[in-house]
Amino acid sequence: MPGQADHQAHFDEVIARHDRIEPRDWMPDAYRRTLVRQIAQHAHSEIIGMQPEGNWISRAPSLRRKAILLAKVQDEAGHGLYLYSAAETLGVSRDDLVAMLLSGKQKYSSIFNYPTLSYADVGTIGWLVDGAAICNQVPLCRTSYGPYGRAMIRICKEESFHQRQGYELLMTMMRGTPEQRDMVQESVNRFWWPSLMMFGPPDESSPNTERSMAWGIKRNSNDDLRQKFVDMTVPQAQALGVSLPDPSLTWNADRGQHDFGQPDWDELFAVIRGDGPCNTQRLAHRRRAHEDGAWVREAASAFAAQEEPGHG
Ligand code: FAQ
Repeated sequence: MPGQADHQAHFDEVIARHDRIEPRDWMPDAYRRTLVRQIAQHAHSEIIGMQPEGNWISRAPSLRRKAILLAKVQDEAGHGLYLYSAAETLGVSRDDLVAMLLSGKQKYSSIFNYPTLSYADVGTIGWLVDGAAICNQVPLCRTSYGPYGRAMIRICKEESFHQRQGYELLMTMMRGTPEQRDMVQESVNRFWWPSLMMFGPPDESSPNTERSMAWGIKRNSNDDLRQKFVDMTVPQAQALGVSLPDPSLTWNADRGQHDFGQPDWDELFAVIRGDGPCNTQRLAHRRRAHEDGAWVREAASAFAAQEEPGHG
């Protein structure tokens, strides 16, 4: 019978060769806890993330825009479900995770605590928020935990569509009237800094990054991914004809990367603590939806429990 030291040595060896840990494998408790925390937070973000855009479904400006937006918001629900399933392989139940979201014990992404004030926000969320999500999630396809990495592969494919639809919507508006162009710029001004905050606090104030990178859960640090996002987004902003609201944003030829200003980190910590513009509203809406859906869960459980005639 292998002992604790053998298990640890095997785990370390799998991590060192960048291979996958699977649900049946031994893993350190702290690795399991970190994964549950990150995957649950990610799942909750997808579910809460349906609200800001869902707000505009009934007011989409055309049938085509409505069909695209409906498909996108439904995709977010699907992402939440793949991620809850991935978390369940670690021995936690979805009911418990949902309860922790609703009680505020587990977090979800700060970005979804900002309001959507115009239809341009649908485009900006697709372009910037899904753009940031892709930057953060493509490396997670190579995360060390198998079920999480496999869920990310499918999610990233769908996020690419989300990003493209947002960019295409903004491009259409930028070719429209001066009022439409102003709407896009105003929306980008509001979402730029919160999008940079999605990558988490700066590396020196990120308590989890070092450990999570050593375990291969995260493949890049928060600051590295933020930089990548800025470098990717600047030429897209130029193509769109919008300006990014950061006077320090300049190309640094020596580094081969852009220099840029720092977001207001106090704002990020306040939003994470629950003091963002829409935290109360988002959780209240989610609680209401959960209560309203109780009968569906009961009916589904009763259906699953009953023996199908002829198949007993
Ligand atoms: N918001 O030590 P770190 C989407 C927390 S994309 C809220 O750096 P870590 C798609 C952090 O959890 C959005 N909390 O932590 C979509 C930690 O909490 P603790 C979701 C944040 O984990 C698009 C503490 O602060 N994406 O949903 C944030 O190493 C459009 C210290 O931070 C993911 O979840 C924040 N921004 O790095 C849907 C991606 N940043 O320890 C709809 C997977 C940090 O107190 C529409 N997650 N915190 O529990 C990750 O990559 C990582 O968890 C980070 C944070 C990078 C978010």
